[in-house]
Amino acid sequence: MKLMYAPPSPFARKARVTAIEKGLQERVEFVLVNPMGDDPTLLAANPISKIPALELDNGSSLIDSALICSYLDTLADTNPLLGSGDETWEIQRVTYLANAILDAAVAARMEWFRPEEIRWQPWVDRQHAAITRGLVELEKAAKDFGPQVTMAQITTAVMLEYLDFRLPETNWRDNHPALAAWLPGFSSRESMQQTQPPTS
Ligand SMILES: N[C@@H](CCC(=O)N[C@@H](CS)C(=O)NCC(=O)O)C(=O)O
Repeated sequence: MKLMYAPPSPFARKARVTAIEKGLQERVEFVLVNPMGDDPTLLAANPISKIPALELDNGSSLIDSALICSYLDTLADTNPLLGSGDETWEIQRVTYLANAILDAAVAARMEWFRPEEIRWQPWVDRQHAAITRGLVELEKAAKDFGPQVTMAQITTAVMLEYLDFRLPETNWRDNHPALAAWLPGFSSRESMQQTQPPTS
């Protein structure tokens, strides 16, 4: 299998962390692509030219990080990242909440690629308001994070480190002590260390 990624992408990072947490490094080849460059390798796997994309051994491909992570989770019995039985829904609820915050963060960030005169500040403000409200809800969930690694934890950690990387002005630690206390331990995991975004 080939997992297409670029180092700054938080969505691709979710998939990379998941592959490592599941112990799939022997089965998954990480392939560096440029999603903004009409990269033929990526386009063959994902006509929408977004990462991550996962080319399967049978030649077909999966797109979208949520689907790719769910698929990777099925490939090894160890560490079921989506839990089992009823706990699945709480894990998925928090996973999708953290991912929705990430969507808002990336949307806010994308405005900075526009020439300054056509940036839409009310749109950026709307994304920041969504991030603020989402973090309040996520802070409650973080109080229940236990030792079991879950997709909710992976998504939360990748999202928070994306805020640090691209939107440090959110200063999210100031108002979210449970998340702030939890992140360093999770970030020290091998999967997170190996997938750090670039520093610039
Ligand atoms: N919902 C998608 C979002 C993926 C996404 O937007 N990836 C960005 C990089 S962070 C990308 O490939 N952008 C290229 C583009 O929009 O053309 C997922 O979860 O995989």
